[in-house]
Formats: sequence, structure tokens, C-alpha cells
Amino acid sequence: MTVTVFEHPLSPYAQKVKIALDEKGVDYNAKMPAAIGTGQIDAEFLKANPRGEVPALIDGDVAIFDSTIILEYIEDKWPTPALLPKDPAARARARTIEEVMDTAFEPINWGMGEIRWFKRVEGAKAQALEARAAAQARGLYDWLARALGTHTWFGGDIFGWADVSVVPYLNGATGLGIGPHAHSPLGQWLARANERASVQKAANAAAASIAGMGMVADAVKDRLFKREYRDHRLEWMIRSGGLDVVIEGLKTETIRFSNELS
Ligand SMILES: N[C@@H](CCC(=O)N[C@@H](CS)C(=O)NCC(=O)O)C(=O)O
Repeated sequence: MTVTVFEHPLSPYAQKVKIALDEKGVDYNAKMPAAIGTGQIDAEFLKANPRGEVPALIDGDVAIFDSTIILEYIEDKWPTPALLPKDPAARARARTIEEVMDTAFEPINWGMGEIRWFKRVEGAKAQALEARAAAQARGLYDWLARALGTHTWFGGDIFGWADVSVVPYLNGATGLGIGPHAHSPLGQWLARANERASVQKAANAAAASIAGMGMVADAVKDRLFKREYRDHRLEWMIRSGGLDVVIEGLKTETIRFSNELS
């Protein structure tokens, strides 16, 4: 039976899931929820994920949300080729890298998107926020470069869990002009990762989707988009100097928080 992945091509969380499935040769249907990002209702999607976030995975009568839990499910159900190493310490290192990317790196790219695509702020204020984003990314590149060391992949010789979890974010950052230096060890790792068919497929879908982002600023102004300012993203916007953006978004009802589950 073919698996369904509710996704958006620009979601790094969804990209992790698609790359993992492709690495394991698992067939899947990628499906974009209707009206994603608008805060409107898509009943089938909300049944799979009451949080209303991509990715969500449906495998027969099993529905799972949250990219980390989906990756765990994929690894359990299709163990070969393994993405997690066997050694407990190495497994913990891989999971730590995923956690840092999902919580500390993701809001940097997301914040850049709020400025570049959704035009929440412009001019000097936008430049200041972007400068903060670039500096934060550089800090994380140092951290990642130490984790990579002189290895081919984060886990050593085999492309695995940590690589899957880093590549969507670094490709996103590169597209936004704040990627790692191409000649640095991390930049070279990124080039190697992008040679893989699984990564290329996700990256090409993301690039095609970015082409349509020109109109989204108007959609925010028209209140068609209600962006989710959840946990790390909200923190990022406030800590980086964008408290006004949050207040304005609340006033204009163009931001939302996480769905309350019931
Ligand atoms: N912790 C979740 C986060 C998922 C998430 O935030 N997805 C975003 C897209 S990158 C989303 O679907 N947001 C809903 C919205 O924008 O309305 C995971 O790892 O799957």
C-alpha cells in the first residue's frame, strides 16, 4: 500500500520525511493540504494532524504527525537501509543534530521568509532582522562544522539521520543567501548531499515552489494568509527584534498560534 505524506515542498520538516522515504525506496503520494498556511480548514488533513501542520503521514489506518515521530516510524517500519547508526552514543548525536536543526535553525529560515516573501517589515528594520538571522546561522554553522569534523557524513561513512535532518535547512538558507561558504567543509558536505537523488528530488520541488512565492505578500495584506507563529518561531521573531511584527500581526489577524487540541 502506498503511503501518503501531507506536505508542502518548502517545509523542511516535510522534506526530511520525503528524503527518508526516498532513501529507503518507499513509494509515497505527496499531497499538499488545501489552503495550507491560511488557517482555514481541510478536514482530511486535520484528521491526520489536528495541529494543522505538515508533514503528516498516513500508512493504511495509521496516521502520524510530527516529522521526528514520522522519521522514527519510517526507521522502525522500513529498517533497511538504516538511517540511524547502531551505537547508542552515535544515535544520540544524530538525534541531537536533528533537534537543533528543527528548533534553532528552522526559525532563522522561517524568519527570513517572513521578511523576504511575506514582507512583514521592509527597509532598515528588515535589514537589521536579516543581519541577526545571518549571524545566528553562522553560529550554527560553526556548531555543525564541529559535529561533522573530517567525516564524509555526519554519522561517519554512511548518509544517515543527521544528514537528512540538516540538508533541507542548509539548502533553504543557501536559497535565502545565508548558506555556508561553498568551500568550507560544511559547504562541501552540502554539495555532496545535493548529489543524492533523494535530496535532489526534494530540493527541485522546493525550488519550483519558491517561484510562486511572489504573490504571498499581497495575500498576507489581504488577510488570506494566517501564518503560524508557534514556539521557536515566535521566540525568534521577538528575540531578533521583531516584537512589533508580532503585535501588528495580531492586530491585523495575519498570524496565528498552534491549534489547541481537543
Ligand atoms: N514539529 C513539527 C513542525 C511542523 C511545522 O511547523 N510545519 C509547518 C510548515 S514548515 C506548518 O505546517 N505550519 C502550518 C501553517 O503554516 O499553517 C514537525 O516536526 O513536523
